[in-house]
Amino acid sequence: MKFSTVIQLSSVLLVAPRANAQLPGLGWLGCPTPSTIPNFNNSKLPDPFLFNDGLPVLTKSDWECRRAQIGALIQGYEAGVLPGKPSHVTSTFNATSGVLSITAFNGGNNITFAQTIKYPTGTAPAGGWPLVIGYDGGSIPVPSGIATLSYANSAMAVQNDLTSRGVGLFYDLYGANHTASSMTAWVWGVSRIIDALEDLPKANINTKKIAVTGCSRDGKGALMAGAFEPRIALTIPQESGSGGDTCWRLSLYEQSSGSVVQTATEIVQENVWFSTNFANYVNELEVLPYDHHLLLAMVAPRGLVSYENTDFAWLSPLSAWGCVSAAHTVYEALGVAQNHGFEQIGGHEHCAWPANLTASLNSFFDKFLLNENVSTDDFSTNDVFYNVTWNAANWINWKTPRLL
Ligand code: MCU
Repeated sequence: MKFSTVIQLSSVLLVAPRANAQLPGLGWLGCPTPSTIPNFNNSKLPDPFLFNDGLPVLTKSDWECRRAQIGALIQGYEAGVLPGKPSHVTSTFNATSGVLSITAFNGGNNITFAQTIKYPTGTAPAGGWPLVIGYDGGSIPVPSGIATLSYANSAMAVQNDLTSRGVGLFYDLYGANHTASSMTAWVWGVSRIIDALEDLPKANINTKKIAVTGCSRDGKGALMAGAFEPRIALTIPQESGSGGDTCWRLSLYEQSSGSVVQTATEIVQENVWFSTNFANYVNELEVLPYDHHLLLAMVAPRGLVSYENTDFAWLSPLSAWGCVSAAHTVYEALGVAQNHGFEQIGGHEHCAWPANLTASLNSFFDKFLLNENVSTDDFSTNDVFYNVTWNAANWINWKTPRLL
């Protein structure tokens, strides 16, 4: 069979061809997505452009396979299993109140969750209104012309402290012992909201123009949603700190250099944002075949802009800068560097939006939700790293390819 036929077959099967498909006989391996890689050991940030087996990622369709591998690994080590769409779900939309109600069934269990969509005034654009889904409401200014939905993620999976493990609607449906972390349960809920919006044209939302945002713990969650739900066009984590747009390895380095930052070891004792399994790895980060630069990279090539706050060492500003810089190489490799933005400044309270970043934020809304052809060349930090030194070459030891 000719190579071109293999590619066509792969496409039909929705399995991305891998780089090694070009070697005789190996194309039939498809895209294996194990949840762990035994004996992995790397104290630096793992190379985004190597498959699990060490072969190089050469093309954009290779990246789709690599992305699938990363998603499986993140679930395997720290997120738990993200279930797909249940076979039985119903949804309704009330055009007068804007209430979108979803009922999902699993075995003998069912849950109902409802959220209200607030619409702009005036006539919707062709295809429906763009929408921002705000975790626990979100805390960024949303421009006019965009609908908003406040997502009660903390009811989907409770996040008070360690006693919240297995508590919330998601666990009422799937059982309190389900491996999904709270953040993974929240992603599931976002996906069901988008399913419902796709099924209900009278809700008049353009499901190709959806952004997701949240701050702090909810910023970590918003990033997870953008990473795992490819229908999200724009992901806006705000001050997500450790466990969000920062890398575990870099936060540990930052702490060992004398800064008071949140590390993986601390976070698993604080709350249920990660799976119980993750506690097995937090003291040997080098065995993780990923770090959060790859979680960020899962959003590529879609829009992603994260904002951090250098006034709080706990958020680990060096780790954020290093991690987003490493993720940026994937956007560069895909030829869409401008789709990935980052800004990190101080001078405001945690989760209080600084007005001097509104122009940056609006440019991303304009480009990804409002169909405007604007520049989103926005990637910088104010360099307040609490006397810890960032040396990219110490952590990023790959060359960025140009994926074909
Ligand atoms: C930055 O997000 C968290 C942080 O990880 C926690 O350690 C801290 O307790 O709470 C932050 C938060 O969610 O603040 C609202």
